[in-house]
Amino acid sequence: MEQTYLMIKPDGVQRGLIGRIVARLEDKGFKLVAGKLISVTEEQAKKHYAEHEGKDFFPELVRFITSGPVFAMVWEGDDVVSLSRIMIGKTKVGEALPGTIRGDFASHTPLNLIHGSDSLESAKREIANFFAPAELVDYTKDIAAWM
Ligand code: RTP
Ligand code: MG
Repeated sequence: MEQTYLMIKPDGVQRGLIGRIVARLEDKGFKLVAGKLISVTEEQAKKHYAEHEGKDFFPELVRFITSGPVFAMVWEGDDVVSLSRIMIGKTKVGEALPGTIRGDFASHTPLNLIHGSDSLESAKREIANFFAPAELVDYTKDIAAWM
């Protein structure tokens, strides 16, 4: 089953949006397999944003993502990489459509609340950057078995 790395950024945590963002992903039917509130280290931040190294906004990107706690998650589901990106919406708030997380909650670029891996390869690299393999929980949703 496909997995992706989603991260509620410092602005999302500070605005108290963890619960509502997680609820949307649960409502969609994706499965949470790992989640933790962490401070991103400088090293993790530089690795995470390696594709943007050299761009003028890179230092600010690293400074912001390390500025306060983030909520790091791994989600599982069919096509979860692309479907979660659709739910997240476009990078710039002016282009993020209503109904998307950024479209509904973000009002100031580049404070766009949440990160989502842009490919399966990125997802693998990003999950490894933030989680040890043992932190990913293997389980089935089977509450009926207890009833
Ligand atoms: P993300 O990686 O955070 O999920 O966002 P994304 O794929 O939609 O956007 P990406 O191009 O990967 O850019 C990563 C983050 O960098 C900030 N950014 N600032 N000042 C700028 O021109 C600029 N461009 C990008 C945004 O916070 C974006 O989410
Ligand atoms: Mg990106």
